Amino acid sequence: MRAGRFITFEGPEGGGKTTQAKRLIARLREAGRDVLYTREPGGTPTGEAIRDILQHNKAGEPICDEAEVFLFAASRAQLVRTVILPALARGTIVVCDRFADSTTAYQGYGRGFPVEQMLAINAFAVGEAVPDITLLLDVPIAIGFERIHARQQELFQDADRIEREARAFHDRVRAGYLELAQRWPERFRRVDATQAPDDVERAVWELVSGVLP
Ligand code: Z5A
Repeated sequence: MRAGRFITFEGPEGGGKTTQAKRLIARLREAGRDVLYTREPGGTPTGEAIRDILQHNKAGEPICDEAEVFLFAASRAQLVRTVILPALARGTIVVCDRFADSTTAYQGYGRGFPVEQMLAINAFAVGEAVPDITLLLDVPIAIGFERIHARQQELFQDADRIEREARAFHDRVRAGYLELAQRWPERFRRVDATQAPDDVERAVWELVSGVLP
């Protein structure tokens, strides 16, 4: 068993992953734990540059679907080797906002690339960094999008490239996540993310408490 613990948040848009990751971090710190928050795509200078290309067409040209898969994988490989594995070896609890399951859900189930191929690419990118627990914040797409649109209006933000995908794409992503949760029940925990933030936080805390050293 590794010294630290690796916790990932996954799910469709607007499930509250970032909100809950930050609340979990606060609780863990209050409990005196050494914790690190990171996110995907991003979390390293290379990863953040890739994030700009992926989300805002920073390279100035449309990204083809195949290149998108490898850009997510490249961001992940760098994050794993330079941040996640060293932190886990030091005994740190790493909380990651999206990870490899996002590629299986979005590029596999969403875009329609063979799921087993996405799993093979993920395995190469992550090496030993398999999460100890994956919290699937599950929310119906309509509710998640309402939340995201409300936030965008409040902050005068535009939808990013993947948010602009058709509703059917996001429905496939959500269904894909639920399939992944059934395939790896020992790692995945589904959380009903339609609940109020405090209730989701309590559910997350209970689940995470079960895997802490
Ligand atoms: N992507 C991919 O395709 N392949 C990959 O391998 C990876 C990613 C790693 C990353 O976007 C995009 O990249 C994402 C998947 C794709 N696609 N899209 N679109 P991102 O990192 O910018 O965004 P996100 O990960 O999708 O997060 P999000 O959409 O911003 O949602 P969230 O983190 O789940 O939610 P939040 O930011 O915590 O909350 C959203 C709003 O809802 C906010 O105003 C909250 O105050 C509110 N909220 C949160 N919880 C609640 C509850 N319980 N009730 C009511 N309101 C709530």
